Amino acid sequence: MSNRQEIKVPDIGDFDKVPVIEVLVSEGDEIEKEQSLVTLESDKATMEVPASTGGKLVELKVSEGDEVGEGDVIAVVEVASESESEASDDDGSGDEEEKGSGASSDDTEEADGSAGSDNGDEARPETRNLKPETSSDGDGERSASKGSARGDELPAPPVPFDGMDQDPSKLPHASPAVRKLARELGVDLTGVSGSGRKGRITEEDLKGHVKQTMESGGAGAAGGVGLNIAEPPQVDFSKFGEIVEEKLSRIKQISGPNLHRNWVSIPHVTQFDEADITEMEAFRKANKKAAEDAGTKMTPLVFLIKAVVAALKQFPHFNASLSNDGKSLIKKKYFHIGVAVDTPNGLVVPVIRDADRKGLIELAQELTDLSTRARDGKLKGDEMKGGCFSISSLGGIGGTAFTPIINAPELAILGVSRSETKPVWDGGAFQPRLMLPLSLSYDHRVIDGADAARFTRYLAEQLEDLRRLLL
Ligand code: CAO
Repeated sequence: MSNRQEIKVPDIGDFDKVPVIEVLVSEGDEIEKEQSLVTLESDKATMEVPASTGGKLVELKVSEGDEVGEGDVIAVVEVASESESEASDDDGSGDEEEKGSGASSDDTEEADGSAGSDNGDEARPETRNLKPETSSDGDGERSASKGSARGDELPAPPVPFDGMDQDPSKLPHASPAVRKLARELGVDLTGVSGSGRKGRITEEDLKGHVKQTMESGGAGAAGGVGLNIAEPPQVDFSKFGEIVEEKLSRIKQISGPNLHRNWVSIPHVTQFDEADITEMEAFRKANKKAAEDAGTKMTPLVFLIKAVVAALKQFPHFNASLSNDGKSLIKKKYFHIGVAVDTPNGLVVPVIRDADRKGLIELAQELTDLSTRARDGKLKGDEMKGGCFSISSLGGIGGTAFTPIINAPELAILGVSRSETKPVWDGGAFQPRLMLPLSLSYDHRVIDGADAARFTRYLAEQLEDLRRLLL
């Protein structure tokens, strides 16, 4: 038995219609679930639309240059058997579910929903030829699917339109064709000067930039030094024993390059501190029932969100981003806090908006809602955008400290590890105190070490005496 399924354009954010700039498949192709079908581009960014089901592509409804909007049919796929069709419906990526899953709406973003957000369209994720992970009877493949079995059943969380949150006035002007060429050449258009009308970057500008870069030794910018990193070793691991190859999840394929970029392009330093949360824990436990009555659970994380907001108010240059030219600081008057959530498909960072205006119970409810939907792949692209500062809490799992990677274009991220009762000297005797390890990674281009130490200490003081949070 075979049946036909339509693959439609998912949620594309604020845009009514966007052009198709690339068609990546042809009629008659056998396509895999999650394989990219077309690339869409707004004047701000690009995204690839993946297939919500695998099968034979019997009808391609769009071609390059067509304008499409949410819900428009891209292709019709003949699904080989009923069981496959059911599987595809079950995973929530059918037509109805597509709005909140698959490639809807970087970067992290801005694919900033997935770790290591992305504001530049040149860092567009490559999601082509993605194969769904499968399990089989073979021993090797069984072991490959270990730990990811649940992820296979869930729809992938949305992948936002890269760069959607960028200030449009700061984005380089270029036609879709020039943007496409820039992507193929791996050129960041923000570094190219445009000679066209109103500074528009022409194909000649782009080629001139590449030529100049090559002549200056591939340094990227005149006078720069480049990273000049050696190629990773190409190893045939099967020579040493049995292996199984497993595709990375779509979130990991997207967040990986962004994390890598953030790691190599931002000078990270991590400041460690500890907060004495003995009193805070007593308060939290005393109010456990109030939270339960409100249908939620109050973990230490909600107190951390409050304390972070207080620290951002006290140190406003932490609640900021560098301008594109790196010469000024864009300070934010809002307090949107990203929270890293571990999902079966990888890390995503939903954002709690206006955390300064919310109480502990409300924050707890929102955190539970966002993390549940993140794990079910039901977050909307917009819910992973606009963060000012992120918190990555591994406290529920364990560990004493770690060095989180900054979620660009934010300037700092707080890592939280597991609290532990320790003997603390009070000047006369050792007292058992519950200590919470804090790890603040910050962008040293903007934040000095002394400020980072002050910020982390201030944060700890808020947690140590909750009355301060009321001020
Ligand atoms: N110390 C001790 N216990 C802690 C703790 C801490 N710092 N933080 C949480 N806990 C406890 C909670 O109180 C809860 O205990 P009970 O079940 O007894 O109430 C338990 O640990 C589990 O908490 P949780 O993880 O379910 O809830 P949370 O609010 O702390 O975190 C969320 C929510 C979504 C952030 C978390 O589940 C998660 O996904 N964390 C992973 C983030 C991650 O992967 N970061 C790495 C990114 S790489 O930079």
